[in-house]
Amino acid sequence: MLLKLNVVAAAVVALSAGFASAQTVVTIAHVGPTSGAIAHLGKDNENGAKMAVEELNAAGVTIGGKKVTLKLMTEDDAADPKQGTSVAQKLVDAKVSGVIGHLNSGTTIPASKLYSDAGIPQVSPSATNPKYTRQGFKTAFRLVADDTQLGGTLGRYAVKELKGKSIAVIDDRTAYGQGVAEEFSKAVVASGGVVVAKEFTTDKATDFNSILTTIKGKKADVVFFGGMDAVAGPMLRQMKSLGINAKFMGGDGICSTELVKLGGDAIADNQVYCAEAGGVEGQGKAGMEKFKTAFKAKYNADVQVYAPYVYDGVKLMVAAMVKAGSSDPAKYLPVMAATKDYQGVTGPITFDEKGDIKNGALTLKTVRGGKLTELAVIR
Ligand code: ABU
Repeated sequence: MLLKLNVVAAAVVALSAGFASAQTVVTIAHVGPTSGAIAHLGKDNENGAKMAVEELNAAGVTIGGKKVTLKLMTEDDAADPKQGTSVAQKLVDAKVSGVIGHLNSGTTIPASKLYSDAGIPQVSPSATNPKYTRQGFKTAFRLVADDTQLGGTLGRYAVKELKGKSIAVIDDRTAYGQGVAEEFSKAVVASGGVVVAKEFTTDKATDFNSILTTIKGKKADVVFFGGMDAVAGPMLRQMKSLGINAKFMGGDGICSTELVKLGGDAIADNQVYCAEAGGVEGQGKAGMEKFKTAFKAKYNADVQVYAPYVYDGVKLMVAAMVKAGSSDPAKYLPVMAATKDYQGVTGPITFDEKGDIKNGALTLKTVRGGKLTELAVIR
């Protein structure tokens, strides 16, 4: 009889693996591309997650009256949609309590179906394609503005502020690149601008001579690129060697410290404009600077773009578990969905009914003196 009871108790613990109600280790996962062309962005995000978990464990976390240890499970999706769903399945099978990721829209969207089916909350710190939170999944949350806001703001800026008359648009055919380029083009036209060329590349391309020569022939004065910094850097270098002096614009995917390195002396002052899909104002700036200084001291690396959003994602998720008194997704998910005015390093966070951040900001930046320089925070 006693033996039977022990077996039942062990089974309950095993079935509840990862939940604070059954054991003291709570596993949260981070997923991003830590290999491939944008590994620098994936590692930046992963370090944001590590920093949050280490700080929380050092401070001590109690969930439902039990002291717990947070464990971070890290996975590499290589920015590849197939690998993204494969690692998502691995996380579902591991019964993690929550997922922070993925970084790319092209991985975040297909993976979100698996997390939704398993009832596991997912917080993307950076995927900006609107579709992610428009699938009706209660488990999907986003900490940044989306491509409608990004592309729309940049499109208006190209026409109204940069006075672009002949605007060329290139995208890398990914869920992000294509989406942000479409929103940009719509806003250009709505603002009275003209799109003179629409060209396409891939997220792995290195040779842009053919499309840039076409764009040169159309005398474009602004070139918008929907894609990531790893492609934008070499593209800027090839623009320079072809004698194209047009302004160069892109969304958050190019708005990284790495772009400045990759573009090097091919980037003239005030030539490149981009927007991070978030931003802090007023007193929030001191908190963000403090985060960036601590991050640099810990990892000997500058924040690329989204490490602070990942850091907030982990802390916000754990705060919801503490408030719910449980790391069981079914119990803390509704608490997390009701997050209101959570004070993160990235600013106040409140989710709307879709899981999007309410009143999200954008930070418009340019490159000056070899540095990304903030121009304005726009809501
Ligand atoms: N938002 C830019 C990078 C991530 C994405 O694919 O959406």
